[in-house]
Amino acid sequence: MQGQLFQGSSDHLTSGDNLLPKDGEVLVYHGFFSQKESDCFYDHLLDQIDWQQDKMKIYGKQFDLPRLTAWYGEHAKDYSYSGISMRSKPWTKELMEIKDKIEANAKLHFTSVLLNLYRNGDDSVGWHCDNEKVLRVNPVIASVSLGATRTFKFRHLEDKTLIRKVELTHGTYLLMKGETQHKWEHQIPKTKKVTTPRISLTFRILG
Ligand SMILES: O=C(O)CCC(=O)C(=O)O
Repeated sequence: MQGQLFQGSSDHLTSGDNLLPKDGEVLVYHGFFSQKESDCFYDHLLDQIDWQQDKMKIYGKQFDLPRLTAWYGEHAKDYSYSGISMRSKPWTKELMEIKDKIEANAKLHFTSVLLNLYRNGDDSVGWHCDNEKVLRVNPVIASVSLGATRTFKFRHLEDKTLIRKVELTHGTYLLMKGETQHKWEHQIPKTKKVTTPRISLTFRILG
């Protein structure tokens, strides 16, 4: 119950305001991509991306990750996170179109994208920070959401009662920067309410 007292949401925020009260910045832009653009990208990516079922190891046993993933970018480079190693595929025309629009807003050049496919509310990603060494200090990560609305939660690493959340709707663009990856962890929790897929694209800069 105590956590509830500290739980904030983005309800009162206008587009581009910071969701976090301290130690980082998370800017959220709902409707950044129009309904038509979002529908086209969603249909295309669902069908055309080379989705992979990765495994994770827990106490020596292999389990399927509760989502499908894909890794694209400008380097034929391996990327490792949470013990999973992926080799990137070259950018596609549609990924470049999405990236161009994000880069114009963020005023940065993203080298790679990790895509996640949450097939329904049983798929999720647990609490983690995107703080791999290759992302360097204070990494900027831009994400785009397509398909079903899912809740994105942030929890402060030192004060776990400090929680913020935002509903990621079809066409939302979200930018994480500053100390966010060093001071906060994030997750997409499982939910019984969602029965349809969601795709996220998380654009990153590899050092
Ligand atoms: O699906 C999302 O929006 C979040 C994905 C995520 O946390 C990650 O790829 O590190």
